[in-house]
Amino acid sequence: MKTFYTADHHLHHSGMELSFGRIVETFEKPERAEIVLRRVKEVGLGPVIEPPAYDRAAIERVHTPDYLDFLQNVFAEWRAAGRDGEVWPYSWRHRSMPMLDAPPSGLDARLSYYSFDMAGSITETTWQAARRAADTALAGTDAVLSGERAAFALCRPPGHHAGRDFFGGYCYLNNAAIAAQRFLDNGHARVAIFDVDYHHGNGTQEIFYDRDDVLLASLHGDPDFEFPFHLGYARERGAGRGEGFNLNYPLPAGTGWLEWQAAFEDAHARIGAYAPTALVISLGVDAFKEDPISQFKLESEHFLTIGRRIADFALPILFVMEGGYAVDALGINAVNVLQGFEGA
Ligand code: 6XA
Ligand code: ZN
Repeated sequence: MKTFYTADHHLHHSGMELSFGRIVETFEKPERAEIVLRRVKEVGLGPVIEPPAYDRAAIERVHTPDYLDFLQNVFAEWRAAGRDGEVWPYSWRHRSMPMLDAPPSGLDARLSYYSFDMAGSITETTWQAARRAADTALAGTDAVLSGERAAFALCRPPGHHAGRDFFGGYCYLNNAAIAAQRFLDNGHARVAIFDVDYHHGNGTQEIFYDRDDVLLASLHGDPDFEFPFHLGYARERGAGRGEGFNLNYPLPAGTGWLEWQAAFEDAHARIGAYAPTALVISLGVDAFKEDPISQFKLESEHFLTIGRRIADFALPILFVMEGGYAVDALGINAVNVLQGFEGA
């Protein structure tokens, strides 16, 4: 299987984050992609390919132009306002405050408008790194469109929390959504996104919620206790034409393989019943038992099984890297899914 990767991911690195009351080194650090890349090479998964640069048009199929302008320009604006350090949002709208339907003019108010948390900052080169992650997903999609059975987009920063016009949860551009849209724009009629990351892909859900040409199935920590909170409940099934095409599997803290697998198998069957013509896997491996910010109990061998079962979909498939922070095992876990897939 071809892996799409660029060292340009180093252009994004938020130095720190606030985690459970402590300022710590961010979990979403450049080392993550390097560890996965090293494992890809170690097992001889296949060639590693640098993605070309794509036009903004491919990204505008998913994200709004005003949001993209904001992401591109906010760092310069921050500096122009006399601020040093990285761009961090300051506060968010509470339910007692009116919902704005247009971006406000002030810098901090606009940062609030275009984000939902402060998991990650915007640095001088975050925009470039996020664009290159989207390029990585697009190049992987194009490889599959040209006949590869499957490809791996080793994207960083990740994407599934980013919505049409917001960032959060370490995500700026929704790589998996951009890939799904590209399949649709190139002759595919129905695309499924299977999100096996430990966290709910709230951005992906927002993007496709009212559409029936993309089915989203997501297994994740129950939003009652887990980030991103508030979204990801089973009752959220899509709206309008999209009704029934959004499938959430919220699971309790401490979920182990058997319970996770039962939800996975249910989602697997529903994806099969949808009869997609292409499949995008939001490949987070933070359901791993030793993940420092997660509370599921999957073991490394289970990621092999996941890959084997994904291979049972007789479909063109793009794997898109999302989360996973147990750096010692991150390469093994992510590549286990791909090896399970290849060996099946
Ligand atoms: C913020 C936690 C962000 C989780 C990001 C993630 N403190 N999403 O892995 O899939
Ligand atoms: Zn995650």
